[in-house]
Amino acid sequence: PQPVYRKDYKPTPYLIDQVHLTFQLGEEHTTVLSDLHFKPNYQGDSPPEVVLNGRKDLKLQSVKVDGKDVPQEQYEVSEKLLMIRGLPKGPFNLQIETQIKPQDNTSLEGLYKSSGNFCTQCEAEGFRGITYFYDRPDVLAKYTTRIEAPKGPYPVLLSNGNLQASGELSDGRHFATWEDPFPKPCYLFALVAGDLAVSKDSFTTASGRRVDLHIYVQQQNIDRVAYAMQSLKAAMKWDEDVFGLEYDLDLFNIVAVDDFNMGAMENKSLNIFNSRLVLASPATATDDDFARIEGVVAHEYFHNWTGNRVTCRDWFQLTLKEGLTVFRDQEFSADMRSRGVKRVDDASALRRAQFPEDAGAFAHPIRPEEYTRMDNFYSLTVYEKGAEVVRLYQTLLGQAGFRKGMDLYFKRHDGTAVTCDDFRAAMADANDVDLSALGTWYQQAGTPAVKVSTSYNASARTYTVKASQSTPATPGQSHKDPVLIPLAVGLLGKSGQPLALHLQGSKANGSAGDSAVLRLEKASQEFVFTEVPEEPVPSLCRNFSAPIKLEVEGQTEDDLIFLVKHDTDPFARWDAAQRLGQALMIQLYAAAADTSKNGSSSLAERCSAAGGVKQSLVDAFRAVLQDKALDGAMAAALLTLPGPTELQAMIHHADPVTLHEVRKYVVKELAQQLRPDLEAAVKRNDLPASEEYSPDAAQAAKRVLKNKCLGFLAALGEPAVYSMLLQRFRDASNMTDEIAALAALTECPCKERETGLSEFYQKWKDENLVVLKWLALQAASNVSGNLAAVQELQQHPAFNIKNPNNCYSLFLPFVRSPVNFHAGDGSGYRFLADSILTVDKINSQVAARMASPFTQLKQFDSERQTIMKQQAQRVADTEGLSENVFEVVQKSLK
Ligand code: HT7
Ligand code: ZN
Repeated sequence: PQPVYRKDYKPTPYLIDQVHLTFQLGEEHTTVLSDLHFKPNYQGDSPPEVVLNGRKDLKLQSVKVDGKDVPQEQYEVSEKLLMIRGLPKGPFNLQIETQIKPQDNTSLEGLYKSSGNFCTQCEAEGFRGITYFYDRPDVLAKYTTRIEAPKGPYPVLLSNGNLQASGELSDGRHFATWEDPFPKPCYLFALVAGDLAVSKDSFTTASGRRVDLHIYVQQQNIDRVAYAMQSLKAAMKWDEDVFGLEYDLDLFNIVAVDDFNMGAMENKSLNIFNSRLVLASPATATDDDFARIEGVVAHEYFHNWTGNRVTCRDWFQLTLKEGLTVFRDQEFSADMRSRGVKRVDDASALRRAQFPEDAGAFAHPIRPEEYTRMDNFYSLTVYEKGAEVVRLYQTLLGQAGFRKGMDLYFKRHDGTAVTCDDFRAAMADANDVDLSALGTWYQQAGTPAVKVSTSYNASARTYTVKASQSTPATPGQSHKDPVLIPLAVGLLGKSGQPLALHLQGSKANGSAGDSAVLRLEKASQEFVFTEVPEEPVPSLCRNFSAPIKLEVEGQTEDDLIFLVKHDTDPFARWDAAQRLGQALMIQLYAAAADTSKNGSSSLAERCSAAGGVKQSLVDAFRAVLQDKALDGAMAAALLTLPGPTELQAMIHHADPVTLHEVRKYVVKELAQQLRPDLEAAVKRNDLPASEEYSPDAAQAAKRVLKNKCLGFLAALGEPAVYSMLLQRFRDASNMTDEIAALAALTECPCKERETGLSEFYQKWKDENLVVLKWLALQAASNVSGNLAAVQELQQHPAFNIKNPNNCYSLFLPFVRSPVNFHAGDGSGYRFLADSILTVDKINSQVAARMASPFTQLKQFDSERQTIMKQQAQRVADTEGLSENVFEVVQKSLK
C-alpha cells in the first residue's frame, strides 16, 4: 500500500459545485445515479482528465458527459479509480450510474444496512463506496438527494438539508427529495431509510429561528431518547451563549443505529449515532453513559460550525475540526457538571491512554505527515491531545482572547476548507500576538517531559523555578525542538494559604487568581518570584495547563500530602495523590519483582518487608474519606490509584502481572486499614430508596464515591462482603449501582460472582446495550484462567462478531486485563491475533483498533516482547490482510 504525504497536497483540476444524487434502494441491489456539475480549476486550455475515487464493489453502469454516453476508449475503471479523458472546455455535467449491494457491506463504510435499515458512514473515505467522486474534504458542493424505496419496510427516508418533496411511486414504492443549501464535502453526506420511530421537539435560536429537532430510533427504544434530546437543546443554547454560534437550518435530525464503527457522525443536519450514545434510561444506562451521551450529542452538534461550516482542506488537518470540537465539548461538559472533576477526568484519560500512544510504535503528531489508511488516524492523539493543544491557545490568550480568535476564524473561513495554520493565524491576528511558537505542537510527536527544580532565598525573599524540557525521540522523528508550554503555577504558604505572586521580568503570560502562567519555550529557563514571605510549596501545571510529563526535583512525600490536603486547584490536588500512589507502587514493585533474597516468600510478604503501604498514604486517603464537604466525584478521583498503563510506562520493562499484583496488594491493604471509613462513606452516600434517580452531577457524585468504596471493600476477599455485594446488586434500582456491585464481584473468584453474572444475563438478555456491559465485565476480569471464559463468550448466542460494539466490548476489555492478556504462556496474545484475523475479514477498521495493543509491546519485559512480536508477525504475514491492520502491525514490529 502507498502512503499519502501531507507535503504532496494539490487542489483538484476541477471543482464540483452541484451534486444531484438519486438512490433507488432495493433488497437485491441499489442503483445510484449521480449528476455532477464540474467547473475548471486548472491553468491553461487543454482540459486535464478527471480522476475520481471509487471502490472495487462499485459496479459501473454508465458514464455520460452532458447527457451523452462517453465512449469506452475515453474512460478507464480500476479497483480504486475512474479516469475520464477528452472532456469539454469550460463547465460540464458528468452523469455516472453505479450499482452497489449495501446488504453485503460489512465494513460499515459507505451505504450499508443496520438492523434492516439503510444508513451511511462517509467519513473519512466512505463516499467512494457509494459512487465515483473526488472523495476528499476540499471539494465542496451543494447536494440534492432523491431517495426511492419500498414504502412498507422503509417508511422513513432522510438525507441532509430540507425536505423538498415526497410522494408515492408505483409498486408500493415512495420517494423523498432533500436539498442541502450549504456547500459541503462528501464526507458529510448522509442517507437513512428505514422503519423508525421519531421523538420530536424544537429549539428557538437567539435570533428567533424555530428549529425542529427529531430523534429517530427503533420502535422499541422510543422511550429512551429524552436525555439525548435534552442534551441537544442544552448544547444549542451553550454554543450561542459561549461562542455566539447559532444553528443554520430549520431541521436537525439524529438517527440511532446499532452497527457503527465509531461513536457518532456529524453529517450536515443528519447526525448518525451509535445507539449506545443516544439511548438511556436509569434502568439500563449508568451515570457515565448519561454523561457520555451528553458530551457526544454536544460534540456532534458543535461540529456544525467547527468541521461543517469551516472544514478541513485535507485529512492531515483532521485535528483542526476534532481537536477543536473535543475542546468545545469538554468545556460544555465542564459547564454542565463539575468543572474541576471534568478537568481531572480528561487529564487522567489523556495520561492513561494518549500518553502511551505518544510513546509507542504508532506515535504521530496531532497533524500527521503521512498515512496509509486515514481511519487509523482517528486517534487519541489527533482528538484528545489535539484538544489540549487548542486549550493552550485559551490558556495563553485568556477566554476573551480565545473568543476573539474564534470569531475571526469564522469570519475569514466560513464555507471553506482550511488548515491548522489558518486557525493559528486567526487566533494570532485577532489578538495581535505571535503564536508561531505553537506550530511545533502540530509537527512533533511524543509527550514533552518537563523537569522543575525550585529554590528559596530567605534573605532575598525570592523563589526561583528552574524548568527544562525535552521530548523523547519517536519513530521516524529523532530530533525534537522545544515547544511552547504554558505552565500554570501557584505557591502555597505553610498553612496552606495561597501566596500573592510577583513574577520578576515579563515571563509570566498572565495570572488567573492565585496562579501565574510561566511561558516555557526554551530547552531550559528560570523564573523568579519576588516578595515571597516564606518557603512555599509549589503547585505546578495547575488545571493541567499543558499535556506534559512533569518531574519535580526534590518534591517530598510531605509536600505531596500537603498538596492533597490544601491545594485549591482540583487537578494539582489530584495529581499529588497520584504521585503518592505512583511512588509507593514503584517502590513495592521493585521489592516484589526481586525474588533473589527470599524466593519462597509471597508477593505480599515481599511488599510488606519493603515497608508495605505507608501510613502517610493511609492517612491522606482517610482524610479524603472523612471530608464531608468534598464533592463525591472529586473524592472518588482522589481515591483512585494510578492504573496499570500509567505504572507500566514508569517502570522500565516491568512484568505487567507482577505490577497488577502489587496494585492489588495496595488496594487490599488500604481497604483493611480504612474499613470503618469506607463503610461510613458507603452509608453516607447511599441514597434513600424514596429518592428518584437523576443522572445529574450531584446524585452521580454520591454514587461514584459509594461504589468506589465498595470496590475497596470487595478487595478484602471476605464472604460477608461478597454476600453484601450480591444483595446490593439484586436490590439496585438503577444500572449504575447494579453494574458497580457486579463489577466488584467480577474481580473476585467467589460463587457470588457466578450467581450475579448469570442473574444479570437472565434479566437483561433482550437488551443489546446492557448485554454489552455484561460482556465487557467478564472480558476485563483478572480472575486467573479467564481466557477460557472469554473464548466461550465468543460462541455465546448473545455475541455477534459483525457488530463493532460487540467486538469493542469483548476484545478491548480483554486486553486491559493484565493477568489474562499478558499470561506468561502467550495465550492472551495468540487469542488477540486470532481474533484480529477473524474480524479483519468482516470489518478492517474494527480489526485495526483491536491491533493497537501490539503498538505497546516494547514496554513489557523481554519474554513478553518476544511472544507478542511473534503474534504481531503472524498477523502481518497473513495473506489478504487489510491495509488498516497491516499499517498498525507493521509499525509495531519496527
Ligand atoms: N467525525 C466523526 C468521525 C467518524 C469516523 C471516522 C472513521 C470511521 C468511522 C467514523 N465514524 C465517525 C466522529 C466525530 O469525531 O465526531
Ligand atoms: Zn468529532
